[in-house]
Amino acid sequence: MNRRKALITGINGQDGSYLAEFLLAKDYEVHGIVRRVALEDPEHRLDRILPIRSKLALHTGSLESLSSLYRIVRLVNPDECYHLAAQSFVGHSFEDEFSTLNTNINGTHNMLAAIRDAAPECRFYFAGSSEMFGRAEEVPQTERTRFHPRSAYGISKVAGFELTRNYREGYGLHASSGLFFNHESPRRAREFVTRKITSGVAAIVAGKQKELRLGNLEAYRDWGYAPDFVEAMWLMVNRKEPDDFVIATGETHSVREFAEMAFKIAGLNYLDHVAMDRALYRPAEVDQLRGDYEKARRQLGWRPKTSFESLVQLMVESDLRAAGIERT
Ligand code: GDR
Repeated sequence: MNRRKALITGINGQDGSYLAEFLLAKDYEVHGIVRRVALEDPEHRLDRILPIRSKLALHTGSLESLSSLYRIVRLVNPDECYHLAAQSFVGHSFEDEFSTLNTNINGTHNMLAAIRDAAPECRFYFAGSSEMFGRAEEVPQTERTRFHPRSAYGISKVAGFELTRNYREGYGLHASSGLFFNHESPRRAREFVTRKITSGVAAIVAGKQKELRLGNLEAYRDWGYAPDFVEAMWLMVNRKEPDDFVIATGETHSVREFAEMAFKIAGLNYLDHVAMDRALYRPAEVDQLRGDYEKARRQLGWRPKTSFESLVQLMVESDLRAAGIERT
């Protein structure tokens, strides 16, 4: 039997790299779209997929160019497409609203249009976000909670979500969106708060840094473990009917709690090291997110496997190891 073919955008991101490993383990032929510059600098720009690179087929293209995406989709003729690529740092979307909106909205639109024209039987996954709920009017948030995004990033994800739904309803594409709440791992980029904290803890233990500057400590997030979450993408795509699902842990914790626990795991008191920096506050904040994953549990058989405590622990330990600190 022919191997199933999956095409991933954002394959070198946190989620893309875990998803590629997950699909390879299921014997998929895994293809990824990367920028040309990535092939010129693989040590940095393909760092998360270097260990599996020989098992992947990488294609150069740009989300901004429909013709490049069309060419790749026609060539690969994938059974499944996971569209994960985006400008994904909410903080940056305040500094550059225009490029966030352009990349994220047009990138999704171009991908959908390429699939529709070149491989209409291909199943499509869109990486939606809890940032679409923004200033949520109810807790916990479900698939029925009204969107109230608070950043250009959140707005771009609402637009991508609506485009995906419209391609499903208008053109009959098997297109689904995951409403993913925050999901972290040792592969998280250091600009996101969880990894900023755990890598900061390691730098402080290693004596390279004394202080960790953070913004709003009172923001609450529903933090899960990325490898648990990528499985939900696959379950959605392999469901008979396309649909949208909240993927979350159902628990919420503040940035302060995350920091307190991360420092404690390393034997430190966060109050001795964390400094609040007003400059790191966002112009519009999302105060509290907590997702209700009941629909995913019932219809996909999905549930999170990793607790908040285990997540913080595994991230701190990974950063301590990377800093050369062996613990007993
Ligand atoms: P978020 O992730 O915006 O939730 O989006 P991030 O880790 O950047 O922020 C979480 C919360 O922490 C507060 N915060 C800080 N954030 C950063 N980055 N740096 C700091 O120093 C800091 N101090 C406090 C923020 O204000 C915020 O409230 C993530 C991204 O992965 C999105 O792409 C994804 O869609 C959503 O999660 C679900």
